[in-house]
Amino acid sequence: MDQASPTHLPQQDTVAAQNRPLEAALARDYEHLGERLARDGLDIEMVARRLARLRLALPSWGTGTGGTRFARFPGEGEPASLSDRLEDCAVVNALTAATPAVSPHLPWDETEDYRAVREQAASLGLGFDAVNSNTFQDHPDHPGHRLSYKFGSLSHTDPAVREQAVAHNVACIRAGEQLGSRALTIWIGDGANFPGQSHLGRAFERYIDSVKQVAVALPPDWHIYLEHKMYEPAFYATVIQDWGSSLLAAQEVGPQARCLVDLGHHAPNVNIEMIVSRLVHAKKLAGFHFNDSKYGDDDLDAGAIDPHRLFLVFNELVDAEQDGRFDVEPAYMIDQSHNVTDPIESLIASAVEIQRACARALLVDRAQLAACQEANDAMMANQLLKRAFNTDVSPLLAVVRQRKGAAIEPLAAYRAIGYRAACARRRPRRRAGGGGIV
Ligand code: PSV
Ligand code: MN
Repeated sequence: MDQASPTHLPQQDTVAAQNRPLEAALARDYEHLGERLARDGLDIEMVARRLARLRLALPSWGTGTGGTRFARFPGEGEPASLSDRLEDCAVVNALTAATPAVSPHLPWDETEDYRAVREQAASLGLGFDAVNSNTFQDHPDHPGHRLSYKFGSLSHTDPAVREQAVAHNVACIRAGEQLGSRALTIWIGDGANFPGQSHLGRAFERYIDSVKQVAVALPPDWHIYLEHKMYEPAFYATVIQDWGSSLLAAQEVGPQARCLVDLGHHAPNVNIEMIVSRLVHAKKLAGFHFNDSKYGDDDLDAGAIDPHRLFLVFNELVDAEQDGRFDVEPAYMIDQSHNVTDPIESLIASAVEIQRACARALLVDRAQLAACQEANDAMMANQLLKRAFNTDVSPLLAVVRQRKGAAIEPLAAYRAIGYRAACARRRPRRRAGGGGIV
């Protein structure tokens, strides 16, 4: 952590003290894993170096307790401001050394002085990833959002609403420029609840036209990430409901537009790793919103339900990277709603699970896999993936953290430090209430 960090944040000597009793056992476990990987022709140090480069962005909105449309049950010491949210993100990064960026959401994170926010973030060791725009709800007290988004935003039938939504997205780009961000993520809730309610073709064309107007405002080194989602809040038809719509739109908008894959935004059983492979092929993969789900857009912690699916996604990513098929490196962000856990704990656990999936994917013997695929040896091809997935890479993850001055056991360290209790003393208690972000 930077010297300027507030004293209630975990300091390096505190983390080092937490690590000390665990170091000897970790060294033995790491050596043992290294021997096991060497037998498979893998150099553990090379894997560790690649893993150390994995950089995840935290959702500013994920630091508070989320909610469903039924209720929200806030915890103690919740962040009350952007400054608090940045501090919480800094705690996750101090303990995991994997999350040095924050993805802000406007106008939720709107502020008068973005330069000051950028400075505070930098003093906490954080930068900014994609800025998210929000035209999926009304902001009645905001002068930039006088018109309602009840019937849509970028695809609205009324040109005045579309204009307002475009202006908001441009304002997000301008804010992002000051924060040092290089991308705008657009997710809209536009769609229809009834057959016949909206002209499916014209709504899509209006959306593309609006995004083209936003794209005009992009600095040359920026991207727009178009995020699709199958349903919710629209339950019959959503304008950008799938990767096909997203890809068509990105292709029409132009080279700066790409497709963002939120793992929770597909029909159950959809083969997401296949979507990843297709977007890589089209050179249109923007990146990810990581989370996990069982039924829909559940926004549960990454890897909590189906770590194997997360591994298969990373299997495609590692394959594409090793094959030199990325023209632009994908952006890795977390997008979750923490309803029953301490959000910081969920973010820590998720960051570790994403790293775990990446580490396992790095262990796949790609030459042997290619040979099995060429020979149509389905059984051995699958066994190769299983061998990587079944490897306990925990010591590898812990050593990567330890070498960066982070925690060997980040969740245990977080609890021992008592950060949340300190927040509860400093921050006002939030009222419980109905409906939150879903
Ligand atoms: C929509 O469900 C979404 O995944 C989008 O990324 C939003 O910006 C985010 O969740 C927060 O509501
Ligand atoms: Mn998302």
